Amino acid sequence: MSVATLLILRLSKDLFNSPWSMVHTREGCGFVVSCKINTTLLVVCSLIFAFSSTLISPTKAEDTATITHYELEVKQNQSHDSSAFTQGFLFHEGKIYESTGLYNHSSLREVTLEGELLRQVNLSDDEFGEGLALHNGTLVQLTWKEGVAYVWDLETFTLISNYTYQDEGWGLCSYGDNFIMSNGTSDLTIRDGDNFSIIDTVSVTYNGSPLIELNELECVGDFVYANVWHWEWIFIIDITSGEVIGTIDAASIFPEPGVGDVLNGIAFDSSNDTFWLTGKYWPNMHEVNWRAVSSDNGDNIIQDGDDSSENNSDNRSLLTDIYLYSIAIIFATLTFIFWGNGFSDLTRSRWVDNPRASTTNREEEE
Ligand SMILES: [Ca+2]
Repeated sequence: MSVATLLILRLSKDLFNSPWSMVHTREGCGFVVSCKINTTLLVVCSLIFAFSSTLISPTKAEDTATITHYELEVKQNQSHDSSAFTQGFLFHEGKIYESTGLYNHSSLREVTLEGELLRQVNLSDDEFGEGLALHNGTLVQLTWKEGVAYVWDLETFTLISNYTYQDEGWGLCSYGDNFIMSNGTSDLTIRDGDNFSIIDTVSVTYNGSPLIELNELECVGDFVYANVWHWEWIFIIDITSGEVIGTIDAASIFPEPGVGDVLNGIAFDSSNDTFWLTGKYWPNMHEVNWRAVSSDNGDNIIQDGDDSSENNSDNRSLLTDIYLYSIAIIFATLTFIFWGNGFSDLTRSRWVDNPRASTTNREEEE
């Protein structure tokens, strides 16, 4: 409740507690003065109320980040092993590196852009492969509940070392010298590139609400592209704020229903500025770009390349202001006429406020 609203309620209470029956008599001088003051303050408060309302409106839109919505532009489609339960996916020097999951089936793979398998190492049957990141000439592969991340040599595919962690492992990407990791919640942890310890935790929000079940990740600058479990969109997260600033609708590349229902592979090719996408059991992987189609800013929808929508938004804001000012003026006028007893009260109260000395003396003598 605004300060102006509280003032109006307080003044209304004063008015209702006033001796209304005395308003038409010259004996009610004190009330007439009070009524003039209250009426004036009500007019002022009404205008303050209108001003505060117009100031509050734009603030709502600034509370959350503007979210841009993108749609896919497919560059090419290539085959993908439809038996691969894809959990981690990255691009490096013309090759795809992939981590697959499920107990008894988890592996690390090197694949050509045409989908040909070049190399593969398998995890133990009791380990469930998850996210994959390239880091200082190594491939770091998470496991789901085993609490261990394996460090593989990129050139030889031999195991070099491992990290341990106290959490579920879902997605992983390299963020400068460090890592960003998901664990199935809305939190992303930034982990030290040397010992995998947690440096920071970023809570991810979409339109102000936690975005849970963040899964496969891809780091590009200060942005993290993330799959969300069972969602056809990719979310673009500003890692400095945790806010989703974009969504990419990938529904158009999903396979037939019942075959590979989960999108779970995002790999960025920096040389071509494109992304490769696939999913669990998907028969294809796709090189794509995306283009903006719309943008949310509070309740406003701005179509890409359509300036008229922005003008419409400005016009709507102006109409809202005019509407609020009109309501305030009508309210103030009605208050003044019915509660302040019309314009004559001002004249009368002025007389009451400044009685002539002779009148005062006569009343005192009587
Ligand atoms: Ca990735």
